[in-house]
Amino acid sequence: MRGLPDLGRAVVMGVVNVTPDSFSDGGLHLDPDAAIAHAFELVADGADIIDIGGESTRPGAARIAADEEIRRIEPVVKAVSDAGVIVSIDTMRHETAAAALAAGARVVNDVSGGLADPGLPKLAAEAGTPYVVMHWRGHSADMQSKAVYADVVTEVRDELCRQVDGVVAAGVAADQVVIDPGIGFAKNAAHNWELLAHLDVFTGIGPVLVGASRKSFLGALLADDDGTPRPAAARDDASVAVTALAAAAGVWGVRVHSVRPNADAVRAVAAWRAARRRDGSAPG
Ligand code: PMM
Repeated sequence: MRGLPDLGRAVVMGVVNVTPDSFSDGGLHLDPDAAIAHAFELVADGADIIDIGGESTRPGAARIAADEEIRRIEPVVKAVSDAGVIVSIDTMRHETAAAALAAGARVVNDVSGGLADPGLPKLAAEAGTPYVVMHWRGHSADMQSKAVYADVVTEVRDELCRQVDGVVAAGVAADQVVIDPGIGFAKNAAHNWELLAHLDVFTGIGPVLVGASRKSFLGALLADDDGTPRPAAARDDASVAVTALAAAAGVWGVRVHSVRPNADAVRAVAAWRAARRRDGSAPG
């Protein structure tokens, strides 16, 4: 991928949501100084890329105006980029991505995978940045009603390939595309596990990013006996387990909230994969 270092292991993307309402860290980093300080903590913990977003995409979330989104992310993108850190901008809007790229962001992370705003792939094509294309069936307000599949892996693969075709037709270089199965986006817990169990289907297509960290399927997995879901901040150990499984499946990167343990996990998996390659016991 042009513009990104080749690390010989899965890339760790640390999440900074400059929002009042994200499920995992909403409200914690709405103040720009708090968001910037948090980003530098994640870098010190081993993040390779900082993913900055100003609009929550949690199930049921309403959209915010572009100028509000830009107001939230711009100072954070600028301060973190100015320090030499690779920043990705998590947005579905070309206006916001343009402001972020002008402020120094070097990667576009579009959870709609080119479907929400046709101007966004065009902008990424002109800028030549890597472009994360996530599987998407519609905006957050009603996306869970679209979590209906006969064969989730095949349908997500085919729909994602069509999304990639769309962004490539808009001018994005095929070798700058990262695909993402979109864990939790128009998917229930069983769908998410099915996708995670078949990551090879996606790694066979191109570089893959997985964002499973702290998502509600982990809260459901770890629920109390009375069915109360485990709260988001207490899902990190399970998130690290998913990171290790994804890294072992050969993904390009993981998008996580708690960076240190996930950064350790991808390093452990890289050493394990290298040993398997050396002794010829299995393909890397
Ligand atoms: N998930 C969220 C936001 N952005 N981007 C990508 N590429 N993949 C994801 O799975 C993804 C994303 C929602 O999680 P958050 O509220 O913790 O940011």
